[in-house]
Amino acid sequence: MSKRFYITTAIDYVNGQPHLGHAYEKVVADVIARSRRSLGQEAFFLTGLDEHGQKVQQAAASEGKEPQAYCDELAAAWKSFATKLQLTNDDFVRTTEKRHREVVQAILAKLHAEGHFYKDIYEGFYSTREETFLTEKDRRPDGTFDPAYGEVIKLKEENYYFKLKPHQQWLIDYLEKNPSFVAPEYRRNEVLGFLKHNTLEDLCITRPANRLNWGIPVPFDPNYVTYVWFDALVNYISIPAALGDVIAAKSVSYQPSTINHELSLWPADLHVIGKDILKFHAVYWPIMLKAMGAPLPKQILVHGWWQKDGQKMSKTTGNVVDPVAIIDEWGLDAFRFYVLRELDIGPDGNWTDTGFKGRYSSELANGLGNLVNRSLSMLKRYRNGVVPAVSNELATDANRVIAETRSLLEQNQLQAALLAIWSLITRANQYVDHTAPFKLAKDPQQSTRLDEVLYNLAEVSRILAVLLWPFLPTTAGKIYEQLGLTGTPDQFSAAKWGQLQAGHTIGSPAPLFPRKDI
Ligand code: ME8
Repeated sequence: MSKRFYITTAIDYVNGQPHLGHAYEKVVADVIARSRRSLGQEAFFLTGLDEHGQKVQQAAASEGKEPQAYCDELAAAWKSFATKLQLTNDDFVRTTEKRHREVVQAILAKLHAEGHFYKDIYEGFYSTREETFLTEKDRRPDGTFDPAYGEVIKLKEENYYFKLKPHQQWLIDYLEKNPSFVAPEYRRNEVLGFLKHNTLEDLCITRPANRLNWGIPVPFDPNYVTYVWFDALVNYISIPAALGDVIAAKSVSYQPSTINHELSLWPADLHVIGKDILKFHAVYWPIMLKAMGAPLPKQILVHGWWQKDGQKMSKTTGNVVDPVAIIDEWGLDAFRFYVLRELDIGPDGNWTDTGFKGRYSSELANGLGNLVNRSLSMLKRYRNGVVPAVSNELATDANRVIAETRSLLEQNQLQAALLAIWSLITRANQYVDHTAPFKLAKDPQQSTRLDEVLYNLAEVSRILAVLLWPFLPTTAGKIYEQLGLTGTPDQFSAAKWGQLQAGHTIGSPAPLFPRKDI
């Protein structure tokens, strides 16, 4: 059975509001998953929710609800958010599910039995908001803790710890030998710098159940629940294991109800995450996997953070971008296009309403929309919608862009792929201006020339639908429909010049991106 391309996103905190950052990450992963499928690879895309922890317990209590009922309500809203973004995820994990819990417990039991944990007393500072222990190193120069930590209390507590130090040199060597393990490269260097200049503190993996009970019970000690990160990171392997993936199940010492030999997922090919959770994914997670004896994921792809108008997004200042409101007003594809075109995977980005509207009108309405609309409208008007004989005038340009897009998609270079695709749109719009089919149509002597021009424009439109499908699935589908083609443009192999048949009758042209007063 051949290995599937297995891609994951971070799992979002269930009690947060779905915002631009969450939407961006999920769309990035969705485009990569769709690209792989388009390129002929089987892909499995996992996203989901992180539902345990003190904050969830407290929020549920403040609403007078049981934590599970509280999570169930919020999970329904998050699932509809995924649908709104037209994510093609194959599964949706919730960390409160039995299938996940059982795997976390199996891993804990195995690592405990093999001597990876020890019990110790901690005395010091604790941030309730971040559910994390703080040390002197976390103090700012004026002696205070960052307000992001919320209330910081003094705490004395006995917990279980996971030994990280014995793995530090191994991880450094691994990162040195596998330069693509963390991308972009500057994020890998950040992790290496951290590992080379600090001694890893062992990781506290439990919380006493009398202080926090909204967590997965530790199988070898009923007085404890699992700390959220040890629980959350495991989602990437718990779902493959629960679905019967052989390597995942073996790695976590878990017996799924059935072994599914058709489903070859682990190791994951790509974990898509934001920069703030790099250390958890590039330090703790590989060490957890190594301790389990599991193969490591192939790559951790780290994206930057969005700001709005150059400022951190914050509900308190009202400085937020609500993806749902944008999608309701402008359409999903306009949203997907803006975030992918504006921000390469890596650096931080800045949302501005002016920038969004600018790209909508110049690149979508006047660029893509205008090209397809005028091409198909002229074919309808001058040739009754019947495709003329094949002509190859734009074939070289199209073939160059097809090859470039393929290679960029294989490297997850989404912004660069959009730039390549738009170079074909610009080329074809210039071609309309230069060949002036509306003038050719007035001269019966130019009938053959008009046929050539109309063929090239219709065929470019068809190829654009195929290239754009991973990014703008609705728009790509509309182009196909307007071309009178059945099926979905979801196979990259259809991006081959000359497949549009002479004599085929197209459907009805309609604007793809209605112009708005902006
Ligand atoms: O961290 N711009 O959940 P989360 C871009 N549950 N990305 C952003 C962002 C922004 N402004 N704000 C957040 C968690 N993100 C954990 C993850 S994974 C085993 C557990 C990204 O809801 C953030 O970087 O706070 C992360 O990748 C994702 O949204 C979920 O963040």
